[in-house]
Amino acid sequence: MIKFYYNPLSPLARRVWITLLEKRILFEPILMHLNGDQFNTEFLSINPFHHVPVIVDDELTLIESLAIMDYLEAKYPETALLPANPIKLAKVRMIQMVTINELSSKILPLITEAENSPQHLNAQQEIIKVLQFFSVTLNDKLYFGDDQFTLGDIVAGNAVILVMNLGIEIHLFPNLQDWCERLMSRDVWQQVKLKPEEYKIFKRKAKAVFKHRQQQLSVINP
Ligand SMILES: N[C@@H](CCC(=O)N[C@@H](CS)C(=O)NCC(=O)O)C(=O)O
Repeated sequence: MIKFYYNPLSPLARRVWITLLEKRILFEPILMHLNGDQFNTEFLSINPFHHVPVIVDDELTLIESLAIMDYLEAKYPETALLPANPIKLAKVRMIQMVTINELSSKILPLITEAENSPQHLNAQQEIIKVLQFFSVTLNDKLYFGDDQFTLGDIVAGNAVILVMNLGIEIHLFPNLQDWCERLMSRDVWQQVKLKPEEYKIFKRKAKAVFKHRQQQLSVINP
């Protein structure tokens, strides 16, 4: 059975978690407390970059959330989460990459920077720009694969729901708001939904990781 190393608060592990559940793949969850577990020798031999998610499927060890999702999609095609049509497939990939390159990197300042600081306000503006792009791309469709729920919806949905819970308003984009509600009404998304107190823990942990990184940088560049 597939071993899945994860933490339920990790946005990147959540993508894979949702994919496993949506595709009804049997797996053994291995909970990693990201306060040091990830640096133990056994885990470092699996992922030298000390990140979750990781899956181990017999001889195969895979890191990187998108690579894992592609593997699961190819190995378990029964519940298809990628469109076969080239245009639709490209759109789904585009949404995944825009989430990673334009949205994910703007999330940390929402947590680490003071609310009225230029860094926080700038991150908010950049995120609104991405939401606007998502809204236009989604148009009047149910999902980013038109009427098909896809890996693009998992990657983008997970990030959009996170920024909403970090104070970003999406009511300016009614079609995106409906899409979020559609995602949240799915059984799997209800199953993995975070409670308000878990968002608080997530913020605390993200701040601690940020501080730790800053300290490491100040040792390298005093
Ligand atoms: N590019 C990787 C990044 C994974 C990643 O950064 N995971 C974070 C949690 S969201 C982690 O494990 N952090 C712990 C650490 O870096 O020590 C992916 O998409 O899987």
